[in-house]
Amino acid sequence: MSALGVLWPQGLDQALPQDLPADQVLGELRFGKDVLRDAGLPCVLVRVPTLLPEQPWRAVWWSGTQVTAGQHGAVSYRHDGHMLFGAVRVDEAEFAPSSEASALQQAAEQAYREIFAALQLAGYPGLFRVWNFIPAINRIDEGIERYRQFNIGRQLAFAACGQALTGRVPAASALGVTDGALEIGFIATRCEMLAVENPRQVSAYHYPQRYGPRSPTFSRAAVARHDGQDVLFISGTASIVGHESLHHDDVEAQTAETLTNIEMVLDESARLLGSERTAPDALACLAYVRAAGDLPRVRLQVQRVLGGDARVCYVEADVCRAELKVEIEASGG
Ligand code: 3EB
Repeated sequence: MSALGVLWPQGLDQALPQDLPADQVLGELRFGKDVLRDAGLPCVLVRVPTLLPEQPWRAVWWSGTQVTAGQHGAVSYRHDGHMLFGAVRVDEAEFAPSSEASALQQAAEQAYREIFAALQLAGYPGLFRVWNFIPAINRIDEGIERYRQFNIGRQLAFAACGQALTGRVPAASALGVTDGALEIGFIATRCEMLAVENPRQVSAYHYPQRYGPRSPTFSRAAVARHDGQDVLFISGTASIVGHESLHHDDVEAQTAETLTNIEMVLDESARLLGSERTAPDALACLAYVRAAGDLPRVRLQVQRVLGGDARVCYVEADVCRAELKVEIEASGG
């Protein structure tokens, strides 16, 4: 039987397949300050401090069947006939900034153009879930924050590749790393797919201009039905209500607001699917904490809402608005 699973750090994932065969691995996200790439595998390096578990760890995406590998431009991918995992790394140092477009904007546009070209060749029309890791995400260069530069390039690529800019757009996370290249990981599918929004948040693709000249292109969650089973990805979620960041100086309140948003997305997803709501303890979560010293306060709120047995990993990373101290993403069935 084919499946999409994630091998989460040991002890956090009960559904760990014993002796996962190497030819059933789709790809990996590797978290840790000094992690290295495995050239034989689509591999996203996230060189940030890991807080919990403290050792470097990986999220290994696997299939229940044998996978096929492919490469297109800078994109390397593996797929199993239903799901595809890909990784792309683009160094903005390869681009000359101009008055028209910063180097990071050009790198983002190229990365996404290559993703869509690879997906077209591989026959995977549906971009399902994306992880974006952006060097110095909050730095202001040439008068514009780098996250906003990234958003311009991403949206230009979606438009140029004939992709929708609203509605059926992928779930995503966007985090900051200290340095290096733009690193993007993604999952695409041939399965039926649904995008989910959060009723208490303005859709990110409708954020007003004050958050940047081009809005971010992502949905609050995406669901795909695979072998009669739903695969759910909740995007990176933060303390935003409407389009405003709340609780600027209070990490505990930000975490509580974030978890309320995640619960709203779970409700909305169940409503759209006409199915039962996914229990929060059935989720595998990843929390990005801006300041390592905030870990105890974030964890306390997470355990209060999700329960002490919740499967949550914590890393230190910058969040895409300077005032946000925490962002949490989740996946589940
Ligand atoms: C937000 O809700 C917080 O640009 O891909 C979360 C998830 C955020 C994804 C993205 C940004 C992105 O606006 C930031």
